[in-house]
Amino acid sequence: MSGYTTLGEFVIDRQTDFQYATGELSRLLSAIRLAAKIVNREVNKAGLVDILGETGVENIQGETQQKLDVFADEIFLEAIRVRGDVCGIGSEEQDEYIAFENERSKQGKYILLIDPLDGSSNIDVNVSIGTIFSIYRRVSPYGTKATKEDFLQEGRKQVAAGYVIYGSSTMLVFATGNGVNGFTYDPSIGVFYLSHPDMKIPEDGQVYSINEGNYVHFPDGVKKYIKYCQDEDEATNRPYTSRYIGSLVADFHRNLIKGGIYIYPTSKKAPNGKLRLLYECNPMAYLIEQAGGIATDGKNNILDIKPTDLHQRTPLFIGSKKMVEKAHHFVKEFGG
Ligand code: AHM
Ligand code: MG
Repeated sequence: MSGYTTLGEFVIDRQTDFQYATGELSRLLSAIRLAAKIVNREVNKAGLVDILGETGVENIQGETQQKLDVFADEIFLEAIRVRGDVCGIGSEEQDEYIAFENERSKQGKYILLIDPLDGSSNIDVNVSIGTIFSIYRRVSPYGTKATKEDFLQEGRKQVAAGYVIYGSSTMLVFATGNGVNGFTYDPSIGVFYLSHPDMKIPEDGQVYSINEGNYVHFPDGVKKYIKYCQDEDEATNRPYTSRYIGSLVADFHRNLIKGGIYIYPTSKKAPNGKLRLLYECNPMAYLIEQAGGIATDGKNNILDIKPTDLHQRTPLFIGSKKMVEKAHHFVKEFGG
């Protein structure tokens, strides 16, 4: 621990570093922190109580939501709504964005996009899952209801983004434009402590993360890159290690610390990839850039994509700079 700085102290200390220091962003982060603690409590006891299992309701992507997803969605939405600091929220679990009607919220300068519980297929097997969030300044006038344009901004316009990983320890990792900082939760006293100050991803790595079960469906450039990772070459320390948890937050977090690349490409089964630009890719791309890495769709920087739809999907190549560049080389030459 670095001198036992708590997340609350850190946010207050750094408030003036933030371009638009009005206290609203600090309050918003505090609401996220509170909701994360409540979700963490439920995640930890998920094996004990009857919260597991599917609700039978399908989300907009046609996937069945599990109960803990619904719970996390409600908790985050409620924690943010009652504080009135944002004018609207978009959630991966909701078809449409929510524009708050009350006067205080309409004065809010920010909107929040959230994937309340990502990696939900891992809930009932006791594997790490996460929450991903992203904050933008609104483009519509203060005092009015949030509009779709507020939510459809390029990732480059984010003012903060982060994730919570519910793993062997629970951590909250976030950035507001001045680097990435990670806080580990001490459940015995309910406090997040700064444990990973100024996180940087190694420029190169030896871990590749991709669902290789879909190999036959991948474009040739991705197939060739996987083979490159598996080839033997002493000079570049290959073959690399393959690690794929199936929870973006957990795979990302490991690669951020150790160096690596995560790929969710296009495939015959998922022509636009699987991951959502607004809820998953943009926040992770914002974090990785501030940590010294890069994120692309195989060609273009994720943060430069102009969204046209709230639930738009994109392929994702994210991680250590040199690994992503090498993957690009294969995509460019053989297609991706
Ligand atoms: P979800 O939002 O429905 O949980 O899906 C996103 C998850 C990511 O966390 C993970 O990296 C990916 O889907 C795994 O997908 P697959 O099982 O197709 O490899
Ligand atoms: Mg998700």
